[in-house]
Amino acid sequence: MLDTEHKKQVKTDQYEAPDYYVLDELLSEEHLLVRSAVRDWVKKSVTPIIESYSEEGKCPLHLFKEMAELGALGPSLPEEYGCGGMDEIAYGIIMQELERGDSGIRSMASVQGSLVMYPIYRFGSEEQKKKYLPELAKANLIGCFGLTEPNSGSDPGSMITNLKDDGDAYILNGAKMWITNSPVADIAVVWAKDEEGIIRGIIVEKDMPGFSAPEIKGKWSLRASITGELVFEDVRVPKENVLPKVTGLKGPLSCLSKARYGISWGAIGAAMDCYDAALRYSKERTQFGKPLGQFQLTQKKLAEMITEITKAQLLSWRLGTLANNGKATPAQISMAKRNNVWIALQIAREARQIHGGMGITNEYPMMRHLMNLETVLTYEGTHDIHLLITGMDVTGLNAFK
Ligand code: TGC
Ligand code: FAD
Repeated sequence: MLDTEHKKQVKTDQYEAPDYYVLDELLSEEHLLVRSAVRDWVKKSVTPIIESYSEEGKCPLHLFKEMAELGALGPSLPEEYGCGGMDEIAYGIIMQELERGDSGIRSMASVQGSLVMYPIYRFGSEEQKKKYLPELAKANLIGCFGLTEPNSGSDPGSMITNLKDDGDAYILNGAKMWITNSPVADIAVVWAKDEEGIIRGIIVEKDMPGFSAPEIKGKWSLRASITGELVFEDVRVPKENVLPKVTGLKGPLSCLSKARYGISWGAIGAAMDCYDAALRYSKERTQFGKPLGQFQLTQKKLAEMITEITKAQLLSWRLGTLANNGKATPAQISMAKRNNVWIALQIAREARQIHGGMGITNEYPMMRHLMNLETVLTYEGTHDIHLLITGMDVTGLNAFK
């Protein structure tokens, strides 16, 4: 993945992205090389096309294959299954760089890697791992993750999608809603209740009769990502497609922990892109005979942005070191996801303000990030749900029961 060209570049690149506390010193050479490779790819393959894809509400599906070549699909899963074999910080850095491009592009990779490949790796049989993981890593197969239902969002335990025993197969009925990549997916990792009410994960393939995945249109957010439903009408799924090593809500929630961690890094990428744009513009644009950046109110905005980015970077880096040692708790992950998405949203808004009227156009990235981040604030657990997870962790009292 990292050729000598990139190795040379990492020494000479003058990164635009802020690194106020010299956090690069905490990163290994591999981390820096990975970052350089993904950053260059985003500049070459995402930035030039993203505004028009977003405007048209189209997903740049050709990028799946390119991300696979970069090693961005399942980067921290083992090499023996065709995955990257990297550590959790490298995975986070990849998400950061993808989301500097666009939250929708990061979504394509996080769903494939953390919500489809990870559950198959962690809870699947050896046959399932060998069958699916190498193909998903190469983007020969696209996957999606079905947890949310029309009447079951923040409270996934209330799902009604169900499995009925039918000899060597289960009959699957129900519907999932708001599913990233579903209309283009070859397989769906679906969470459903069996006849005893126990939640199980099952791999549904797109050609199975009774299964459809219509697209959800009309989104003002994450427009370059494709979202849909999953509809199951008496779908006969062989029992060998059940993920054998997990039952209960902790199955899907463990996958969410993996993805939420990645989002904590991803949001920093979106914030960096907005900050970079605002800093540049504040030096170029003159009003009252001075660059905007010379006004105290502009400096306040920029100073607060870089402070929040730096705090978010420290949070995710530390979380990554804990995750590398298997010590990151779900509640710690919730704190980082919630904080970093929130600050990214505030930074996008302030950066938009610094650009004045120009800030609402597609000449600059802030409005697109701002709209995207409204989704990121909501999916993978809403802002308030993560607050309640932290509240529960510190008080020992459960607001959900
Ligand atoms: P609760 O009783 O607390 O927990 C049930 C079981 O799960 C365990 N657990 C976790 N395990 C691993 N990781 C986590 N993060 C976990 N959180 C909880 C827990 O220990 C328990 O285990 P056990 O052994 O005792 O059974 O469950 P609850 O029903 O009270 O719900 C708690 C709540 C509200 C925090 C949870 O359900 C929640 O997180 N809700 C938010 C739902 C959500 O995040 N949905 C996301 C859907 S996927 C998505 O948005 C993908 S977008 C991707 C993209 O495009 O990038
Ligand atoms: P609700 O749960 O109805 O919440 C509505 C509001 O009520 C929120 O503000 C919430 O914080 C608040 N609320 C709920 N419960 C409480 C409480 N106990 N206390 C205080 N406030 C509360 N899901 C998947 O399974 N797979 C995917 O790939 C996927 N991709 C998505 C892509 C997009 C573009 C979007 C928008 C969503 C996606 N989702 C996906 C679904 C996402 O995870 C849910 O939208 C999210 O979990 C919130 O559920 P909900 O929309 O039903 O909102």
